[in-house]
Amino acid sequence: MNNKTILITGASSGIGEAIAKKFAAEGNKLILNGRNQEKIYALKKELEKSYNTSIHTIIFDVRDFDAAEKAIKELPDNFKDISVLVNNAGLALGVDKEFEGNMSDYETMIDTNIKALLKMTLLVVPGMIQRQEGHVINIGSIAGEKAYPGGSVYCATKAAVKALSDGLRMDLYDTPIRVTNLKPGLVETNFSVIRYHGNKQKADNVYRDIKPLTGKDIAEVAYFVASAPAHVQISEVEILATHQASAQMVWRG
Ligand code: 8X3
Repeated sequence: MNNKTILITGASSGIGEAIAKKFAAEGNKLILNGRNQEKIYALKKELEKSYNTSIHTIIFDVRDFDAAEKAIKELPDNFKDISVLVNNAGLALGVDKEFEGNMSDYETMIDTNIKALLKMTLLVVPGMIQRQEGHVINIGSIAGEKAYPGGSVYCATKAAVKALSDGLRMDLYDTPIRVTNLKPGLVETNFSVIRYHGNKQKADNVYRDIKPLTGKDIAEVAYFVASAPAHVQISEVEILATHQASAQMVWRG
């Protein structure tokens, strides 16, 4: 696919950045969202230099619904027809027991991973219905399949992403619009550094003695599902490192 408009939330790093690169490399236009203006501007510059793409940036925290509304309302005419919405912005905070963690971490995860994804869906999907064209790709997780110790709230948010993806697919089944839930396992990005509140050593330990997935691996799958023929809806894809069998089963040799 090329010459389509792709909106990616949380595009300044990790899986979001890799998805931006892949879709730009294939000749699509991008709307890049992120909080970090410097990183988003640098990515725009790099991609516009390397590929046949043009990029519009929308800088805001996805939890700021007013900013999201304003950004979508004010899209330049040549970026208004969004063909693919990639709801990627999301995070895990902490590995505490459910009864010992802190409410502010819980709220940040719920607001980002669930409420902001819903807000973007509300803002973008009606335009897709009007044009009878579009694809929503939600970045879920293997964590949404089954809870694991120390991850209950994160797992709950990703279970919600699964439910929201399934429900949206049902609500759109009489339209050509497709919905995909991508569910990665271990992907080496800044995910674990954020989860461990900046403790690099603990973060590195998550990917110790295993070759984890990269953002690029997930981007290849995102591009594959988006470019499948129009009658093919890939509803879910779970992507694991070869030596990972479940969220908790990781073979480290
Ligand atoms: C991230 C995957 O296994 O750390 O969504 O929960 S895991």
